[in-house]
Amino acid sequence: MKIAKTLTIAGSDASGGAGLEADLKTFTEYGTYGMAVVTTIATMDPKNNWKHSVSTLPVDVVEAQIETALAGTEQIDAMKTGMIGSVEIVELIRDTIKKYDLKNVVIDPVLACKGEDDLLNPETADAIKNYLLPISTVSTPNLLEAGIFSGLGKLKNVEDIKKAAKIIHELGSEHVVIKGGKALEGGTAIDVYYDGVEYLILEEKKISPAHNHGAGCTFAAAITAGLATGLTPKEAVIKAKKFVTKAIECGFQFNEFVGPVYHSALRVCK
Ligand code: PXL
Repeated sequence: MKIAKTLTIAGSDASGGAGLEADLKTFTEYGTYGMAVVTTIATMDPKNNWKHSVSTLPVDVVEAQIETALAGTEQIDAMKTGMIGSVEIVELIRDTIKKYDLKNVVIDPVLACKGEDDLLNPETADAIKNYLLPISTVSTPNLLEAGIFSGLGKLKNVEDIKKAAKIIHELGSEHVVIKGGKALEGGTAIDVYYDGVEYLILEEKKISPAHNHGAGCTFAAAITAGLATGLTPKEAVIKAKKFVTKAIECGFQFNEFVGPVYHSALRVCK
């Protein structure tokens, strides 16, 4: 039996909903063998309104982890990035993808956590746009990130999202998934896929109450695992949308501040 191998290069969220924790759980649900390289450690302060802080690891520690993860005897089947933390680490990831000729590269350009208006790593935005989007098989910006990368600013409707997807495709991302999620007005959660030819509008009824912390990471990780198991990007995106919708449906209240998705939902939540 061939075991598909997946790698995430991302931040840690000790609360378990987002970050590499979400990625690894999702990789496992898809039956793939997951590996994780930590770039940053995100913490949330329960005594200060769940305020987010980020500690970024030194680039040489990240590099040593990458060498460890890629020291298996076979090529990995797909990889994703999440929160990155510094321009040096973005450059290291670019160099790694090129040096090892990595395939099925999903770039989830995490610039901010949901509900946080401040960008956590604003200095990485240009580096991700210039170095990682052009070598991505699939990129998965949310509305805020897509507005920044496309230069269009606030995206208010599906037409805006389509325009942004076209611009991001022209930046070199082969397939673009803009995660509108529940952010647009109206009764449906909408994501838009674009491959340079075809737009696919992925729509599901909004779920209330939305326990959706980690939904973006989980969606991107599910796309990555789908690619690793041999799906085309379009097939991987359609399957991932179902996976993440069920994960939100069966999400739960973690504390007064946050409700994460439940990554095992599709398998265990009836
Ligand atoms: O959801 C974005 C995100 C990504 N990565 C890490 C995070 C978060 C949000 O909390 O903590 C590590």
